[in-house]
Amino acid sequence: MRLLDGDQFILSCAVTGAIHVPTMSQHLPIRPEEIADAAVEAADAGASIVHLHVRDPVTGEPVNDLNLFREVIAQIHARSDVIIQPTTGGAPTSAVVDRIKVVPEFEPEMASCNMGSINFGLYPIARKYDAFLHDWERDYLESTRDLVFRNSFEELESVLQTFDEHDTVPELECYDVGHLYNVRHMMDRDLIHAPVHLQFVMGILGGIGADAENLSHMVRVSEKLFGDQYSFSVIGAGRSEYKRAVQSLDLGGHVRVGLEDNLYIGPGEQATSNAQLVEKAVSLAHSLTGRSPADPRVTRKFLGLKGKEELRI
Ligand code: KMH
Ligand code: ZN
Repeated sequence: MRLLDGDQFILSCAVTGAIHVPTMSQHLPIRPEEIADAAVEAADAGASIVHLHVRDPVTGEPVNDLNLFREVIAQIHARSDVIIQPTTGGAPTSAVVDRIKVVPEFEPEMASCNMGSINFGLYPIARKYDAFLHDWERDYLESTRDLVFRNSFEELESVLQTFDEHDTVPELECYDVGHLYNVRHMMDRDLIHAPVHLQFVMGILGGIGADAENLSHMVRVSEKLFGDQYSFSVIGAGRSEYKRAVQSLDLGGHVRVGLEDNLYIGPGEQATSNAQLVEKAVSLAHSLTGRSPADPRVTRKFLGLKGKEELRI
């Protein structure tokens, strides 16, 4: 495993995502200016990477609109040195041909890259609400009973070539152990270049469960497949976020937090902002492991990123 100097860690913040619907939290950033503000505040709180999705400004529905991405990215780029990481995952209901457009459009330093298909079950959320603010919300959630978040090998070939063409470093989202072998396979075909930065996505219904022994296993398999050619970060969905975050830090890994993945700052208490989630991660990291978050300059060097001036905005 590759380690950051000074035992620092990379703290990422995913500010809005495509999992949670507006009814679930009034604090979920929806409009471009809200998403940009949340990203800059998260950076000011210690995040060196912000992971971005966009939403319809009126209804809050997850979309892949490049103009909305441009509005958000331009505002963050002007106000912060943070590493801007747009999603190529988009809404799990959308096709990869639409999701990948952010890479040629903006040539970001980094973007998420989903390393395999999974069922992506959000439908149990729908049953918890008698009513929703917007008509689309229940249908969106219920539709995931019959959803495969599609990332076939053929699609991955095309996505990875696009990343290469635009000198965008992929953050490799791995939802299960098999996705680690997909990474190895694509490295053997020279479609992914070492060193790799993995994001273990834990606790999504359809992917690996967010249990401690599963994170240990993902690291054990990564050691076997990648040796000293990998680093990893962890997303713990929902209530697992901070348990898996601290375990990741203890194992030499990195952390992602944010309202995309978790709406709660503690049991039964909703987070009021992404920055609040970031601050809790910084505080836990320091008090429990002595590790502190790296700044964007250190993170860029570690991940081999091209610099914010290369962003096409
Ligand atoms: N939504 C998370 C479960 C992506 O956007 O490309 C994983 C994610 C992937 O953030
Ligand atoms: Zn995402």
